[in-house]
Amino acid sequence: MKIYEGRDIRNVGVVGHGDSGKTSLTAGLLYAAGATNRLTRVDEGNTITDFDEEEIQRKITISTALAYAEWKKAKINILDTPGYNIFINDTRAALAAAEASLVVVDAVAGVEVQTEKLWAFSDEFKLPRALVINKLDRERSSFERTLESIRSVFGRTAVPIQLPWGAERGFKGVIDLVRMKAYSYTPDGDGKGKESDIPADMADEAQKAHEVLVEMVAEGNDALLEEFFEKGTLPVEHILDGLKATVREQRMFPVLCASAQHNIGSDQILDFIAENLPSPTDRGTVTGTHNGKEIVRKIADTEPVSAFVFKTTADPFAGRITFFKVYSGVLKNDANLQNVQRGTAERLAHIACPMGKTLAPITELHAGDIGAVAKLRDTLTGDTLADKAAPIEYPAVKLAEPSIAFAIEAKSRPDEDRMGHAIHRILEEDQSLRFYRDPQTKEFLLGGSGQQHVEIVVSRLKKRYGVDVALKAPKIPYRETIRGKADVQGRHKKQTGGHGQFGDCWIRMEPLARGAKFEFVNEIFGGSIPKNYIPAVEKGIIEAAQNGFLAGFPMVDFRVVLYDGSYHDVDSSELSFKLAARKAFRNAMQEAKPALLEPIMNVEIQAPVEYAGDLMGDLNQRRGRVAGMDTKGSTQIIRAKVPMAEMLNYQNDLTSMTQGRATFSMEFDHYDFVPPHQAEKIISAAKAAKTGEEEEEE
Ligand SMILES: Nc1nc2c(ncn2[C@@H]2O[C@H](COP(=O)(O)OP(=O)(O)O)[C@@H](O)[C@H]2O)c(=O)[nH]1
Ligand SMILES: [Mg+2]
Repeated sequence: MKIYEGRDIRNVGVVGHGDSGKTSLTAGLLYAAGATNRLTRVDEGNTITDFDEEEIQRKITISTALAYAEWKKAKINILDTPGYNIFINDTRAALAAAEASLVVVDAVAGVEVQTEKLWAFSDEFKLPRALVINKLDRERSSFERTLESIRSVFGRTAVPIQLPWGAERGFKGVIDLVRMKAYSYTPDGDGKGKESDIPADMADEAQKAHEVLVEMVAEGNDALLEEFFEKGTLPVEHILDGLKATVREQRMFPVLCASAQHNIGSDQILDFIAENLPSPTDRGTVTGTHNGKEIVRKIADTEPVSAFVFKTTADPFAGRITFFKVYSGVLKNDANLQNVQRGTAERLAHIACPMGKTLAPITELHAGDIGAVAKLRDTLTGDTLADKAAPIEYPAVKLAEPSIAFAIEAKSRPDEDRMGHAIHRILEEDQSLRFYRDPQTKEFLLGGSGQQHVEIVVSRLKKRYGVDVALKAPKIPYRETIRGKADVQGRHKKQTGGHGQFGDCWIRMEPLARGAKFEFVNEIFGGSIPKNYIPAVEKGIIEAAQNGFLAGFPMVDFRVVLYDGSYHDVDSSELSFKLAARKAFRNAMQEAKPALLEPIMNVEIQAPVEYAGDLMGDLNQRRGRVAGMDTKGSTQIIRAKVPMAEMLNYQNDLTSMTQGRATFSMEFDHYDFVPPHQAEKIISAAKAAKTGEEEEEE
C-alpha cells in the first residue's frame, strides 16, 4: 500500500438524507478508481461500505464505514455515513475526521429534513462542501427543480459546475462547466466518461451556466475579476485556482450531477474531489488542550505524533478495531503512544488503511491521513493517542442523548449472566446508546435514538454473542403528589415487656410547585420533640414518601412542616419517631388529595405533508397537545407534548400510518397530572400487582 503525504490526501464525508444514494455513490467511486473490480450494489448486499450483517439485511447504513480511492495523485478517504435520523449521531462523530463533505441530494425528493441537519453538522465542523444531485436517471427526477430546492434552502452560493446530459431514462452523462466538455458513460459501466464536445443543442445553456460559474469564481479576487471582464472568460487553470479558493473559503458550494445506480459521473466527481476539495494540510492547524491549556498544533509531519480516535468497532471475531485520524507527525507501525485521557500506554501494532471491513497494512501514516488498528486495550472513541513527550487532548464530539428507552429482559438465566458483558461491548462501538438499571422499577433499560436502533442491539446480542433477550415497553415512571393540604398527628406507642416505644408528632403537609421535589421545615420551639429526634422524623417521612400512597410511586413536590409533638423520657427513640412520622405521612395523605403524575414528552415528528391530518388526529387520541407546526419543502414538522404512556408503541404505529416515510424523536419534558379515568386504572393495576407479589412471597 502506497504512503501518501497530507497534501495529497482528501478526507471526505459523504452525507445526505437516508436513501439519497451515498453508499451507491461510494460504490461507484470505488469502482471507477479501481478499488473494486466491479460495480457493487446495496440491493445485492455486496458493497464495501455497508458490510455489517444488519446493514446488508436492512439495506441501510447504520454506522459510518471507510474506504479509500487512489485517484491520480490523491488518496481519497471516503466516509460513507448514515443518513437516517436515528443513526445521525454516528455521522456527526465521523465528520470530526473529515475536511470536506459531499452532500448527496435525491433528484426526485430534493432537499430533505436530514439534508438540512447534515448541512448544519458541516457548518459545525466548518467543512467546505459540494453537492451531488443523484438519481438523475429516475423517472420524475429533475435537475432544475432539485437545484432550486437546494438554492432556496442553502442559498444562491450553491452553483452548478456541471449540467446533466439527458434526463430520466435518457440521462447519459455530464457537461463539465469548467473545461466546457461533455462526458458520456456506459450505463452500469466503470464510471469513466468518454470526452466529447458539448452537443450543439446544449451549447447555449452550457455557455450561460459557464459564465455564472466563472463570475462566481472570480468574485472576491481582483486579478481574476479584471481578467474576466477584459476577456469575457478565464483560462481553465485560473478557473480551477479560483474554484479551489472559493470552495475552501465556503464562498461557493459547487453542484455536481450523478446517477450512482448506473455509475454515471463518478470519474468527474473523483476529479473534482482531488482538484478542488481541501487537503488536511490546507486546514492548517488543529486545536487541543493539555492540563487545561489550549494547544494549537500544525497538521504537519514535522510535529510530534498525535491521533484522534473517531470511531470504534467491536465484534467477537475481529475484536476491537480503533479508527483514528493522524492530526500531527508521522505514525509508524508498532509505535508506542500514550492514551492521553486515560494515561495508559498503547502499542499500535499492524496499523492499516480501512477498506470497508478489510484492513490494508501500511508501514506509516502521515499527518492528515486516516488509519485503523486492532487490539488496543484501553482506547475508545473520543480519546487521543499521542507521543508521551508531547501530550495533547482533542475534544470528543458530544452526542445527543437517547430519545427512547426499552426494558430489556434476558430470556434465560445464562442469557442474563452474559447480557451485561455483551451489551457493554456493543456500547463501546456506539456511544449514543445507554444501558442502565432504573432504580425505581429495577428494570434494565436500553436507551437509543429510536426503536430500530435498540432492535439492532437485540439482534447483535443474539447473532454476535448468542444472548437472547426480549424488549418490553419500560414501566412508566409515574410519581405521586398532593393537590391539597393536611394538618395531622402521627403517634406511635407500643408497650411490650420491658420499656416501650413512644413517638408523637404533628405535621402540616402542603403542595409545592412542579419540580420542587421535597422540603422539610422544622418549627419545633420549646423542645416538644428533642432536637436529636427531629432528623428521625424527616427520615420517616422521606422513607414513607418513597413508596407513595396511591400506587406505590415516589411522592414529589410537597412540603412537610413539623410543628409540634411530645415524647417520653424512657420510651422515646429514633425508631419510634420514625414510625410516628410514617403514621403522620399516611394520615396526611388521607386528607391532602393525593394525585398521580405522569411524564409528558416533547415529541417532534417529521413526515410528508400529506400525512399531517392523520398524524394530528392520532396525536389527539393519544392525549397529545400540538405545540407547533412547520413545513420545510414537502416535509411537515409537528411538535407536540404527549404523555409517555401513550407513546410506547409509537414507532410501529407511525411506520404503518405513513408507510415508513416519517421519523420522530422525543425527550422528557415535564410531569403533569394523570386524568382521573387513567389514574383509576393505574391504581388498580398497582394494587393487583402488589397482591400478586405478596402471594408469591408466601
Ligand atoms: N434509480 C436510482 N436509484 C439509486 C441511485 N442511487 C441509489 N439508488 C437506490 O436507492 C436506494 C438507496 O441507496 P443507498 O446507496 O443505500 O442510499 P444511502 O442511504 O444514501 O446510502 C438503493 O435501492 C439504491 O439502489 C441512482 O442514482 N438512481
Ligand atoms: Mg448508505
